[in-house]
Amino acid sequence: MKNRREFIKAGSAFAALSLLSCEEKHVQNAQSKPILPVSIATWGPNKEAVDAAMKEIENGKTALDAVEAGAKVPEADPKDMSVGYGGRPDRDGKVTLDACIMDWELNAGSVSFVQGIKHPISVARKVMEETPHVMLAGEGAKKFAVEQGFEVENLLTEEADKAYQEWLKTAEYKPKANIERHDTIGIMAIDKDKKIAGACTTSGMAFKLHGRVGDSPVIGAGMYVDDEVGGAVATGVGELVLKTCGSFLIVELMRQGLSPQEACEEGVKRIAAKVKNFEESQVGFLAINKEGHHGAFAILKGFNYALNQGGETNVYESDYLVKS
Ligand code: SD4
Repeated sequence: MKNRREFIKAGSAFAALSLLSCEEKHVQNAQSKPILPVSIATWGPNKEAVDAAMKEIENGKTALDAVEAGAKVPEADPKDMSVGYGGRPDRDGKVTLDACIMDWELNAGSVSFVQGIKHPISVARKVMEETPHVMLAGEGAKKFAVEQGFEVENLLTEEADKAYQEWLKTAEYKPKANIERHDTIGIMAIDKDKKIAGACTTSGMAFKLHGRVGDSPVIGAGMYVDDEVGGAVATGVGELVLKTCGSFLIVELMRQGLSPQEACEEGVKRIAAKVKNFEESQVGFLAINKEGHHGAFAILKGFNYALNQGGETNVYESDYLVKS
């Protein structure tokens, strides 16, 4: 691997190249077609989630209903060990969840570091709709959820506890790219009225410090939508996304005229230019614009995404920056 300075130099060459070979890059992702309605989510296993979102849209529901329904799929799935029920715990053995949701009118809601609630995305929506606030954290978020009628449940499954007991043998916190099956869901949808909404939900990085909050519940980091432009979501090591306001950056780049693909590439390149040892971590971005064009880009190989466009669902591999 090149040292950082060489890499940044290579990065500017890469920027020039990316303008020239833009057409080619689109081929590596799905062919980006302006088909609406659309639902798109990080990671291939979230195929069922984009289908659940599209089902809502087909039934005449809004993009907001769609992304909530989509996000609830992995939240309820014990096999998805990065989201909701079945998520891997923190270093104290506690499953702590982060989620956020946003609609086409800049309404936003979020919960972070919440425990014992299976559907934090629905609590985030309640924060958005029932309070004057955007974000509730920890015990306060849980108390609010209970007041709103959510049940408190044990979210630590046998399998997640087994993974934790195994981790305790070394108790080393070293997130490895794509190894811990990052299946955090960032999902966006544009409905039949051409309105956009986005959601993001996760149990965060496995074995994180108790109290750690990542990018996923932070509006503008893990997810951002703007009805004039489009939206973006992020997955991977949240610290890198937080430090670069990743999703907001990508939406603003699209506002300035970049395609979703170009904007995702710029988002990753911003991390590469600013964050030391970035190449040791995975971050993947997904973006859509209001026409329904999409783009995806990651630091490392292995990021994929699910797309339901006009009722047809596919999983695609994303292009990535670090090729060596
Ligand atoms: C976090 N971004 O908590 C999340 C983790 C993630 O795929 O996306 N994993 O940092």
